[in-house]
Amino acid sequence: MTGFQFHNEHPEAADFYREIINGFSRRPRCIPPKFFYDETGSSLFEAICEQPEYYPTRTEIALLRDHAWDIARLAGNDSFLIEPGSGNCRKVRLLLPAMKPAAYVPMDISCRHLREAARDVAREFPELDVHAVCADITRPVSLPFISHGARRIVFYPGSSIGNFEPADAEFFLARLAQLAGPGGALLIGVDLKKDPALLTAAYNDAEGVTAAFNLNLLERVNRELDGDFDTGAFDHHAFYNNARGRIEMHLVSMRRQTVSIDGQRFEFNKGENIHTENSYKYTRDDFHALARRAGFEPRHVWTDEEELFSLHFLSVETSG
Ligand code: AVJ
Repeated sequence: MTGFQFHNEHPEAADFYREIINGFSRRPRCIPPKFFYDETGSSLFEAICEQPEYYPTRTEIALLRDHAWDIARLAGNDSFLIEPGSGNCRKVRLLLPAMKPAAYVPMDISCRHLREAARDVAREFPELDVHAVCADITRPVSLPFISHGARRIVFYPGSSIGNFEPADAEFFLARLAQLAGPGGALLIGVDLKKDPALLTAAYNDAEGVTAAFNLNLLERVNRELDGDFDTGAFDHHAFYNNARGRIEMHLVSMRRQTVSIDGQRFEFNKGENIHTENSYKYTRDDFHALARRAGFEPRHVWTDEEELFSLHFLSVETSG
């Protein structure tokens, strides 16, 4: 193992209690999707990615595998490959042999998982320098170990951009443009609009893994915030909202019930929903328009034959 370095920016942990109480004071009630990913939720998410109905992960992996050398040709060698929200660092492994970056820079808010995942990459690619940065990727971050003028490629796979409201997605993309800097680029995975039946199936797998993933939010409230949700009395509901171009996930109260969270009581009517996630879908042109507004110039798009998923290579617009 050559260079493995860990940089801790000491990101502030999200305040689960405060965000639940805030979200429950609105109508419809909501829970931000970032809270899906505790230990249990992260394993459930990995299981979702293996479901036959959930096409995004395997389609994106096939695109990365099939086009790694084309991607590397656009990205160039010896750049700094930055991955905000790197998670288990699984997909980047498909790029590293072709891209041969000067260094890989995984960034994540979960320091413990980041350290393990990044160290594994460093072990697997002994020639590679790895600088892991524990930070909140929605905040500006300085990366002083990147030499001035070095080319930066930002890698943001998984269509996580779909969780943002379009206006927020533009803001976040502008932040990624800032992270890539002049002369830099972004490689991003974006789920495509398609037959609503395929979309709906992807979020309603037959094994019920997505339902368990959704309901885990309530179990998490029970475990961590002394809640008493009867998780059997809430239903997973996921559907495609055509007008807004997004999958919506909700938890629906199957009866009138009262839930207490750390001693505070919340009434739920029969049929009342808690909104837990939006997952926006984009056509190639929708996404190009959004990326241009954020300061990018589209360079290339790869899609699978059925046009289920897209992988965009965009360079930072340097005019002006
Ligand atoms: C991680 C946000 C891309 O929207 O498809 C999967 C999360 N939710 N199944 C998605 C998710 C339910 C996933 N993203």
